[in-house]
Amino acid sequence: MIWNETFECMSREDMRRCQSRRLIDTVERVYHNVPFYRKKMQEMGVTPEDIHGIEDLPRLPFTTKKDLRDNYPYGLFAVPMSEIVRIHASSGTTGKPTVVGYTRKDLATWSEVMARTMTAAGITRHDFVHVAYGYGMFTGGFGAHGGAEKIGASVIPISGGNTRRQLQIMHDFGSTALACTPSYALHLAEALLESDYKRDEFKLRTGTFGAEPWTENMRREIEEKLRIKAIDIFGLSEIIGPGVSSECTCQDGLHVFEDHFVPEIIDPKTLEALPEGADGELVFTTITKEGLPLLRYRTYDLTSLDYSPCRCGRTLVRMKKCYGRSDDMLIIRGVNVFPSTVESVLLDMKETSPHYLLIVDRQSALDTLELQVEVDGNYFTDRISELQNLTNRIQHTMESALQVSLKVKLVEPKTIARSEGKAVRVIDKRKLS
Ligand code: DLL
Repeated sequence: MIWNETFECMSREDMRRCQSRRLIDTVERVYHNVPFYRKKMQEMGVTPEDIHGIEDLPRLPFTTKKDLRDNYPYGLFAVPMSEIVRIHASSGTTGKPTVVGYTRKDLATWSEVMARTMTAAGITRHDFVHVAYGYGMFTGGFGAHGGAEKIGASVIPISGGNTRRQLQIMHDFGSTALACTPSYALHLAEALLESDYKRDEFKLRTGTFGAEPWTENMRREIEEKLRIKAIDIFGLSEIIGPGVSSECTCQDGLHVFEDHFVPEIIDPKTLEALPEGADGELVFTTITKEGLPLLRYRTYDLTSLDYSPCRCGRTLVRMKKCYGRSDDMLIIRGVNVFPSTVESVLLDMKETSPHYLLIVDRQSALDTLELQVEVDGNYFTDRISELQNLTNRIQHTMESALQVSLKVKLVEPKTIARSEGKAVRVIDKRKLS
């Protein structure tokens, strides 16, 4: 089943024409409504009249998370705040969140692309969609909710956490489709196998999983343990949330909803656009967004694009499963974590030195994060109560800056290995390949 055949099965030529029209309109709007873009374009000597279609994309400026931070919170919004009906946020690079805003039309677009995602995953109005992505500032819960509701499925908005209750509701309410991060799906699978429930008492048959990288091996494990089909869905808050691209049941690449978000692949070092099929960093230009339209937004996600038609009948370009990032962002239990945030918090505390190590691991399918940090030489004490107080204080400050729980371990001055080249700040023990 295809939710919107007109756009999902459009000829490549018509798609280019549609994208070009919408791009010209977007450039016009951001040039006149967002001082940041006007200034950037003026510096590059480009005016809206120079943009005739998507072949002119390389003439436009890039946008990064840092630009959003520098214009925190609403500086890149292209409409008056009275037009904004929803605000979400994701992690920024130094503690301040990245803020995104939606107009009523943007929310309708979001439900539309998530309805396409749900349909591509084989979900229909007869399904019970168990939304275990977090609801709140994170876009996962509300995004999946909007799409499932639009296709007429019965939505169970359980949100994340409380695994025993998840199993109980899934069992008693007859959930047929699960929406959560792949690591949580695996955790639920393991909890189910350890529980008194029997798999046959559940009606679960499919799932839409994303918000973090996961491998084919992990897909196989989820599919075997939960006995469902596991569909990869991709998105980022800045572009809309989930609903930027999604696999269909062929599970052979993620269809990008390119009538709304135009993808490019660039070389992250030279920033040059790369030819079709090349591996590189994914960049998106939004062409229908009103609240926060973005030109050439750098995702830092690494992948490649395939323009050949899919067996499912969709003609939308497909992106490969993301295989990594070109920056140092970590995703811990679905939450984006930047080592630079840890560093800036430590730099604000006089009792610690900015020498630290983040150790990421996975226990019973759930990510764990440990921060080892050196106590400053001048502060070092062997009074256990003082050290315990300091540990608690660091943990509290870190958890509120990172929005993820972690364990803090203080270590003696000069015990964390110094590196001669690039400092090694992160040890990721999770097996992602
Ligand atoms: O994670 C939106 C989302 C929610 C997508 C639910 C899918 C399902 P952010 O919190 O802004 O938004 O994080 C965006 O997460 O740049 C990728 O690095 C990573 N990511 C998201 N989906 C996938 C995926 C949401 N399927 C960042 N595979 C992105 C790999 C993913 N990485």
